Amino acid sequence: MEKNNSYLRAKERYASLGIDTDVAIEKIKGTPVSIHCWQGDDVAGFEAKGPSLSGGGILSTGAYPGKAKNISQLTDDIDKAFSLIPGHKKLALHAMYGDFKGKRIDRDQIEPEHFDWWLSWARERGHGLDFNPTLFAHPKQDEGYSLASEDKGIRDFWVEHVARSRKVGAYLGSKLGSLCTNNIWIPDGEKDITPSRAVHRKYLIDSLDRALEQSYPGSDLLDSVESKLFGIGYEYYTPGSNDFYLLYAARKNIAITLDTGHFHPTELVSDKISAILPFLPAVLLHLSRGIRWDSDHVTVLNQEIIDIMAEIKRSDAFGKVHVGTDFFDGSINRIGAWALGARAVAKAMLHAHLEPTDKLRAYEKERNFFARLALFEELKAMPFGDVWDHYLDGEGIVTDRDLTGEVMSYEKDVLSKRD
Ligand code: RNT
Ligand code: ZN
Repeated sequence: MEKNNSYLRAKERYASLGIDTDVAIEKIKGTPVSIHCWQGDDVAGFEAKGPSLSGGGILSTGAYPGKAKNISQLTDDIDKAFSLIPGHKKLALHAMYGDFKGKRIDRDQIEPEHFDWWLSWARERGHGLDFNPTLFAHPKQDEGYSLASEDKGIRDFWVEHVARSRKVGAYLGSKLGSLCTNNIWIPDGEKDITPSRAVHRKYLIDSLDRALEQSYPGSDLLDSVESKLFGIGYEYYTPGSNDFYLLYAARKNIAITLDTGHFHPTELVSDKISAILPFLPAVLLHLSRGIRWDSDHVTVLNQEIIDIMAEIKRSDAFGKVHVGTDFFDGSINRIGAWALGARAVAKAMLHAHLEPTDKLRAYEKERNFFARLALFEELKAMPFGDVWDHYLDGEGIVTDRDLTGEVMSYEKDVLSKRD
């Protein structure tokens, strides 16, 4: 009852600014968030691994006990995490998370059937699926290049992998009747000064062109390329920079993926959204939290996440921006990490829908910049938490004050029993 009262008071407060909190809640319910599968096992995957697999530009740190070691444990953990996250959810898969049943299926041999486990899982629960080819942690990437390699054999192998990944994605999208994105990220690059920037970029264009040759219905598959500034061991140069992929995506009319950890520390993804959207069919987001570098810390409700969602709302672009998460922290309870990060994204989205944008713009048109600034400040102390709690209550999802308890019971009942 008391909760209800605080919601009603919050509702009135927002109504006085012209915002209907119930409408805001309805809007967020309809916006899917794509949650990455790789938080659950520190980006390990289920391949029967050969002897020389390297990390290949990706590193998860921490050894918190209870990590998922197989597909059924990972599915249990995802189910638990999803039960703590409100709204419509998609699961972002990586090719290395196929149901390979212990067989050594190399990346150039993956087939749609390797993902049938996930298909029925998603179908039963009403979740969507997204896909990522896996171009790291593989001997054919050990020399630092995959699609951008000078070695034709290596390029051919990875072109085949990406082409097959697109086939898998299109299959998942068509079977589920809901769009599947295919996000291409390569770790390729150089540790130190190189005279070969142009050479590798030329090969990268050629490889991407070949991998993208086959066309699929746009309602099943959306291809995207993920840019990055640098990687571990690839500090000097990476061919898949943001300039490169922006222009490539524009030429091919595909999407770009903006990962919040992949830019210079003062560069803001929130500013990029309205700059890119007029020119590309879609933008994918990998919401992450880089601390000093692309450290993939768990997303929290920080200013950049709030600003990103506000920008999407102001552009009325939730239909064109595919919101997703990408973090991996192995030093804390992994299910808690998943839930906390995805809840922060949902919070930021709700925050955006509660912004009285029209009122802010009206002050601006009157050139009353003090009133505009004062309203931005007023918003910070609005009873946002009461609206958030009400949304969670309505969805039957625990509020923040009970989140830790829920995560700890799962740790006690399930994770602590794993060897
Ligand atoms: C790496 C990219 C990429 C990966 C996943 C696992 O820096 O962010 O998205 O995190 O593909
Ligand atoms: Zn990413």
